[in-house]
Amino acid sequence: MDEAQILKIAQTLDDARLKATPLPQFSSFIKDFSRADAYHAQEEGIKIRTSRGEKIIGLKMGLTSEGKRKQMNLDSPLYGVLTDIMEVPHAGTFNLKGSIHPKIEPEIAFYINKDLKGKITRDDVLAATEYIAPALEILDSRYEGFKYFSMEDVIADNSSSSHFIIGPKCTNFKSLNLLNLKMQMKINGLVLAEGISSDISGDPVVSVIQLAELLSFRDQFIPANTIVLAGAATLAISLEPNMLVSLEVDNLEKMSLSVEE
Ligand code: OOG
Ligand code: MG
Repeated sequence: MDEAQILKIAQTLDDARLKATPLPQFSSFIKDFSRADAYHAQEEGIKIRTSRGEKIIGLKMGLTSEGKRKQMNLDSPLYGVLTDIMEVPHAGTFNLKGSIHPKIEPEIAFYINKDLKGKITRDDVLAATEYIAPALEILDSRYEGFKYFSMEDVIADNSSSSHFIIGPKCTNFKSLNLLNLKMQMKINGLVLAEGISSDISGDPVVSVIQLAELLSFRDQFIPANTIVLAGAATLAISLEPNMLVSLEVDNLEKMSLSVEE
C-alpha cells in the first residue's frame, strides 16, 4: 500500500473518532492491507494526535486473553498507544458523549521505568517495573458494529483504545504471585466479569515481553516512563449511563469509575 493511502486511513480513522461516527472496515474494500501497513497507519494516526499537542504516555497490549480473541474472532495479540488525554482519573467520571459504542475491560498495568528493547526476560521486565496497578481500559472501535474481519483494521484503529484508568499503585508487587491474582469487575455491585491474572498471556509479565518483541519488528521499544496495559483478563462489557464500574484484583486496592451520559 502506498504512503498516501496509509495517511488517508489514519486521517479517516482520526475523523471518525473525533466525530464519533463509525466507518466500514477498510479490509472490506482494500485487498492488500498488510500487518505492517496497519501499524504504519496506527503510527500516522498517533502523529496526527501528537501534532495537536497530545503526549504519548503509554502502550497497550490487546487480545492477550483467549476469551477476548474468541470474542473478537481474531488470532493474535496486538498493541496500541496511549496518550495523556485518554487517561481518566481513578474514582472519576467518564462521560459517554463523544463515544460510539464504548466497552470496558479489566486489566493490570505496569509502570516501566527503564528502556525495554527486543528480546527480554521476565526478570528484565520486573527489574524495569516501578509499580503495578489494577486498570480499566475503555475500548471504542471506530468501525461499525464493533466487529472485525481483520487484525489490520483493528491495529490501524489504535487497537480500539479509547480511554484508560489506572488504579492505586502497588510498589511491593515482587512479593505477589502475578499468575494467580483473582480479578473481578463489578457493575453497580454485581460481578459481571471475572478472571485470573494468568488469563492475560498466561502471565501478565509475558504481555510486556511480547510487547517489546512486537515493537522491535517496527524498530521500536518500550521507553522508560511508560505505562503498559497488559491486556484484558475477561471479555469487555458495554458501557451505559449511570453505571458504577469497580475492579477488585487480589492484593491490590480496589478501583472504580462512574459513567454518565
Ligand atoms: C481489540 C483490543 C483488545 C484487550 O485488552 O484485549 C484489548 C478489541 O477487542 O477491540 O484491548
Ligand atoms: Mg484492552
